[in-house]
Amino acid sequence: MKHGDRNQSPLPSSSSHDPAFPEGFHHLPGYLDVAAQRALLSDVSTILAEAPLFVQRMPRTDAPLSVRMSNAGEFGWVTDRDGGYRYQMTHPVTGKPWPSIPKALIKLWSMTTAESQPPNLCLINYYDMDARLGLHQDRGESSLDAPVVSISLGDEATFLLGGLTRKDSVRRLELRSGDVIWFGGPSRLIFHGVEGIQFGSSSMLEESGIAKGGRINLTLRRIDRASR
Ligand code: MD3
Ligand code: FE
Repeated sequence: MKHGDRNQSPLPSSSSHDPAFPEGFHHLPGYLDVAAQRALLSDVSTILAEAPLFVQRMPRTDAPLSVRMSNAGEFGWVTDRDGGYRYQMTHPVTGKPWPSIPKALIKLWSMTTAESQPPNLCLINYYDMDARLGLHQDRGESSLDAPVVSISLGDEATFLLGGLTRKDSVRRLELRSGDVIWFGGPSRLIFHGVEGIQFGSSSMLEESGIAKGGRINLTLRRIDRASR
């Protein structure tokens, strides 16, 4: 049985925080069962029909990111050569506002973080066979005190968890379909990335009609205003 397909049981609460993790960083393996994953992927499929995945580009160098992205919510995260990293309210290709964040995700956010204010940005990352995300910090200055919640769907990924400086040692963490990561406070500025995925390890994406395989990662955030 492939990873995303396994029958996931509820977790003991002790697994919600590994003492070896940075303060404020929580990994909830198998938080979503297969039915919840399917329902979320159906929502994602609807969003992507309205706001298709697009290629983001690095500021100045114009180098494409291998992870294709889209967004839902009041704001979206975008980057291109001339505009740099920013939050904006419209899709850079279609010019339309982003679709709204699915109710199930708003609920998941409040259940995991107990945060009273709902998320207003959901970044959708799609990893194909070759996609990676280099070690980076998330510097959305306007949201540093709000938590971030991440949901993994589809193929398994090797996540890189570093420290507060680029030189700190990096540990690897396998993220599987249905896993949730959430963190806040001191762990918000930790270097992290995705080394790669185990293409074909889950059948969830193919089943949902989104892609032949690969991985979707959703990150929920709350930001205060557009741009930087
Ligand atoms: C830990 N995405 O979109 S999500 C990103 O799997 C991003 O697609 C990765 O990094 C992905 O910026 C990782 C989990 C995550 C997100 C932000 C973090 C972990 C984090 C910020 C600080 C520490
Ligand atoms: Fe990140």
